Amino acid sequence: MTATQYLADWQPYPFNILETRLEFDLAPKGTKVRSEIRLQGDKPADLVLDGAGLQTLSLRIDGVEIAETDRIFEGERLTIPAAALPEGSFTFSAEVAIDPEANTTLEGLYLSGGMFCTQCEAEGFRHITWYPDRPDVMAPFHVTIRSEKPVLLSNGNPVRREPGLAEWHDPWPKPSYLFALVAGNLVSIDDHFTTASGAPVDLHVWVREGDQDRAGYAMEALKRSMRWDEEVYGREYDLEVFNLVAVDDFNMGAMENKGLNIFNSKLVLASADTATDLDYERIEGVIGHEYFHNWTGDRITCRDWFQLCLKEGLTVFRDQQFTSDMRSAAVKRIQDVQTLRARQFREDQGPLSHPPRPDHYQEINNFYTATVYEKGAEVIGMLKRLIGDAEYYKALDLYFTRHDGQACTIEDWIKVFEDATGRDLTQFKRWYTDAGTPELTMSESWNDGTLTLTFRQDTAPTPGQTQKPPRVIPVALGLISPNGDEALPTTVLELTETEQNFSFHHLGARPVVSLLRGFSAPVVLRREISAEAQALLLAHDTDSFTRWEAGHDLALDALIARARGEHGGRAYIDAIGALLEHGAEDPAFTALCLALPGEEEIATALSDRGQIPDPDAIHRARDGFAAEIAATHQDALARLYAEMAPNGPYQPDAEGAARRSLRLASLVLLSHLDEGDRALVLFGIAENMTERFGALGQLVAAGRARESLELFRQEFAKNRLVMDKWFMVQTHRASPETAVERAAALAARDDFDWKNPNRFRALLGGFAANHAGFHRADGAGYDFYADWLIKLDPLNPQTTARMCTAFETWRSYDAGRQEKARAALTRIAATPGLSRNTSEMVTRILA
Ligand code: 0A1
Ligand code: ZN
Repeated sequence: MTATQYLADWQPYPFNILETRLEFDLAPKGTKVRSEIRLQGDKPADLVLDGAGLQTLSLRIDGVEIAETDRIFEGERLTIPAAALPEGSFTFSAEVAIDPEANTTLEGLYLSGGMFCTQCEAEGFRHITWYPDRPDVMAPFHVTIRSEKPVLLSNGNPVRREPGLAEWHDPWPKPSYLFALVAGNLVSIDDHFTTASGAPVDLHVWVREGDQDRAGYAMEALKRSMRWDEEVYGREYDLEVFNLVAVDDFNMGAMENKGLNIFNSKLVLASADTATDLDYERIEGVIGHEYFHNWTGDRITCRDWFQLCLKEGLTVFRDQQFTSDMRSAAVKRIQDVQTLRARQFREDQGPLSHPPRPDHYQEINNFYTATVYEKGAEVIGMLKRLIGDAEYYKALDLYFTRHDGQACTIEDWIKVFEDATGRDLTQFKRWYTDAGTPELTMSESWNDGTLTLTFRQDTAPTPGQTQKPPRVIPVALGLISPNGDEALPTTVLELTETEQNFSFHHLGARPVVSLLRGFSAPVVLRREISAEAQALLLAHDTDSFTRWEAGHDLALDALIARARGEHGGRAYIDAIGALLEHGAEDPAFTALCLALPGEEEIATALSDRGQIPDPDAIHRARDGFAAEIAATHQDALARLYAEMAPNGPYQPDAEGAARRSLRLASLVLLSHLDEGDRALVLFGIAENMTERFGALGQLVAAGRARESLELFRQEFAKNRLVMDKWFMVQTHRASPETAVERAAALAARDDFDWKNPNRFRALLGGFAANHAGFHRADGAGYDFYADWLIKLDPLNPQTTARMCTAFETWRSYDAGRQEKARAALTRIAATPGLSRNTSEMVTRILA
């Protein structure tokens, strides 16, 4: 077991790197990497370098081979004692051999479908050569690639191209994790961009031959991102060329390597008949995300990996703003809150809870989490809300000028805001250092035209943190009068104490509080509110988030009651009836209100209320409620379903997507009545993947998909990304009783290429999202899932470790299920040779 790394142990690297020169002779089995690093130190220090799995052929200082006695190898570390180094500046050079073909981990240099590519974040560069593989060591890179592959790419600008050779120079100092190389048989679609200052940039999106016609949307999204960052943040692109490459084998979504972004192909390739609206939206968002990293990540990077949220939280926040501007801000906010609750709240309430800036870890790859990313973004949203837009952009300008070219910390970031605004942000910083989701309880008292609100904040202890002092919480609220008028427009209260009162005077009639507008802080709300008050908010609130939330809470209350065997739901059914009458006026919003909370969310809500969730009862309750809603509103739903039929050729824009989302939301409910009749028709006539795949999901859930699945498979057998959907929909939507068997049968197929992370995630991730199927009472779901994690771990520890999170809620279930989950986790933990990644995850989950 590797030692834990601590934030408190960080020490500056004792050398500057003036330049890094790399030469690659690419070959699938024996790639040679020659490196030359020019270093400069102020005072004598040992030279410490990182390296893993390298065959070291030569190590020199200023051209002279280093004596055996001066090479101290220790784990993944090489130390050359200060006494063996010249004073001032010197050149360290190395020659190593590596084996990309045998590299199944997808970090370092590896092969994907015959193409060489790299993934160096977080600590992949050490698998390429000896180097100070830490983010605070930055250098300009000069890269030479020798290979017969027709396309040879690296970071920066091209400086030389001849047959079999390419040379690249990246003038912007960068850490090793942003290095990238691609060599393959690729084709590009090409375009141009002129920056606001008039600098021309060549744009290329590189894909496999045959995929060009699905790369156009990615290119357009890239251009929109570039323009947006200029207009909103004043940030221009800074190289002559921007390359974006799609690869099939990738552990994550995409990677922001300087000037050479590498993407999981599912986040690049799209056409109307192969990609859904959600795919398009994700492509646009992730292209934006990686592009925005050019300033928030690349030009200004992190001092150490504990500061990961400095670049990720900020870049997620920026991509969320971008999507809001490109599409609907109201819809985007609701979706982001849904994701935050489903992923980050879940993480924060379980054994893996950690602060956005952790202070220790064993394996950094296990900290690319919802807390670092999504909560990191929420924290910035709160900061912006507290100081206002103008001050926010002023602070960002200061951040870019003050820290350009540096590797920074959260302290640097906070200091920028303190200096720009004159505020003391000491208490605000707790959002970065303290784990856990605060619970915010609000109670009301009404007295003769004065409404007094009492707020209380409590945060439960999290692993390793027992004390939870109060935080600054911006609470945006408004007041809605009984007649539906707004008695108080959005006002932001600043909570700083454990308990605080606020009064509102001179009110005519007792209003309903529209609380936490825009979800102004990532907290769990506790308040007493009647169904009538919720219905009033759903009908009249001026803030679309709280308006949606009111309907959502009505539905959740109904589902909780029903899962406990009680009656409930009239209030939601009635309120929805009123909404449906004008449903077509705001189709995306109506669709969001029609989507019932998921089974996992119902389970969490039950645990929150001190009850043990029963996955089967939850599944039945949700089905039954959907059927009742559909029966009551059959006509309105059928009308909307018809009205939202395509009214022109498919366009992947927000308006078209909104119509389709309402059409499918209506279909989902109606399918509980017609047993999939409409879905079957739609599957046959749909001309876009959104409707087609939406229909297929309903057919699988209704147990009527056999023929449709076969048609779908025949049509798309050669399209990997669409086949991923085919695997996913079957494990995700299968009935709970048959899900394990269905998943096992799919996993036995020849086309279940389990070494490909997208395919693995499609089948196993789809299965884990089948709440009642995964949590089957006899433990068969846990066993099946654990078997596959054990099988994948030796090949791909990163993906295995991430997928362990399916078990993070195991303690919320009954004793029988807990025992079975524990047994499965213990079996994983006991696997001989288990990776550091997976071992850390299962240990934390079991703790
Ligand atoms: N920085 C990337 C995420 C990323 C992290 C690790 C990776 O490989 C292990 C790959 C990508 C982003 O935020 O998009
Ligand atoms: Zn990122």
